[in-house]
Amino acid sequence: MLDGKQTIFSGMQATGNLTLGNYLGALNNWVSLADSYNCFYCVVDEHAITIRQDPATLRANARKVLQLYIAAGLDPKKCCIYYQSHVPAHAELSWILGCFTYMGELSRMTQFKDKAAKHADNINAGLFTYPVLMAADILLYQSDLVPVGVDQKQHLELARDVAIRFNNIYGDVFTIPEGYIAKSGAKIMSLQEPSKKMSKSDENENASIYVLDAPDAIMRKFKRAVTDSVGVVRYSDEQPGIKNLIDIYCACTGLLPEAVEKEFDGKGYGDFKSAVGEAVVARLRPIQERFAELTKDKAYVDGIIKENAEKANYYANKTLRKVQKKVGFPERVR
Ligand code: ATP
Ligand code: LTN
Repeated sequence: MLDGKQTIFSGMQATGNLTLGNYLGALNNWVSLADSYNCFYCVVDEHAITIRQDPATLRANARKVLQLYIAAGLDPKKCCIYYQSHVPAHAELSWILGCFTYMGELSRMTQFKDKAAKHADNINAGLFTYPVLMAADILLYQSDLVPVGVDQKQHLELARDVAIRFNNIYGDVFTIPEGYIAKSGAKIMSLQEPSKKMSKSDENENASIYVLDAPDAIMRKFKRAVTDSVGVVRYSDEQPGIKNLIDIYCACTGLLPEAVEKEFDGKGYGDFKSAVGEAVVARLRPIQERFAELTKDKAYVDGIIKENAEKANYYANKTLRKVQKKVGFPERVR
């Protein structure tokens, strides 16, 4: 509890350009929660290097993600928006928590299994211990609530288990975090393979809508989206492509699936796809405009980065010192 408010932590990897999935499944919820909580929204660049990254691209993507947090509506004077690598306590706590996490637990993580299969030439230890660093991110700020997409639920459970285990040994050190998975937009699927989630590291450009895509690219990608031969706009598991488009339309307009089915009753997929494209373009336009302004104002963004890194370090170090003392590290000599 900070200033009478509960604390939120969440983060995104700077592994590419943010997608509509990242926006509707995560960022948009962060914005809705921001006024009621103390928020730490991190760009997790340390997590990103579990997959090999080109340094210049990683740096550029990290900056873009940070600017998109602001452009999407997070006020950097109220929310702490910062880079994970600017707060050394994340990596330090991660080491300590790694000594309280079992190999068996990490082996069960489906993200590890998926990413190991996808990057068979680089199954590094960081990819395996990824959830430990994520637990450190969350626990450092004594977070009460962690808004994530449904794909991160298993990691969050692990963070809770590790925190409970640590508290059982050493007393009340960590707040036990709760996950927050919003219903709308929780899992946006690929436009090309609707059984797979839309992901910023997908190699097929047509599979994902990027938050910074130009309107014509957005319209084109929706036109090419994979559907089915049923020919009816219906919210059904048997029509995963159409279901995904309805989810996107609902998340952008606030409508419910039944209303969408009614609106497009008797109409073809072409009309429906255009309507979804237009709703997405309208939703992203103000974000893209604000992003362009921020790109021009380097000094302002640099100031935000500096100020917020100091704030994050302050809170993170408070928890880290407490943990170091608990596990028996020697007192610092001043
Ligand atoms: P990568 O492709 O590198 O694995 P990603 O696109 O899956 O990245 P993350 O950085 O892992 O994105 O996720 C950032 C946040 O966005 C998380 O809270 C995650 O749950 C959410 N998210 C990611 N993809 C989707 C999606 N398709 N639908 C809903 N939420 C999503
Ligand atoms: N693993 C998350 C990103 C992430 C995160 C976190 C989310 C890293 N640390 C802490 C919430 C809280 C992902 O891949 N989406």
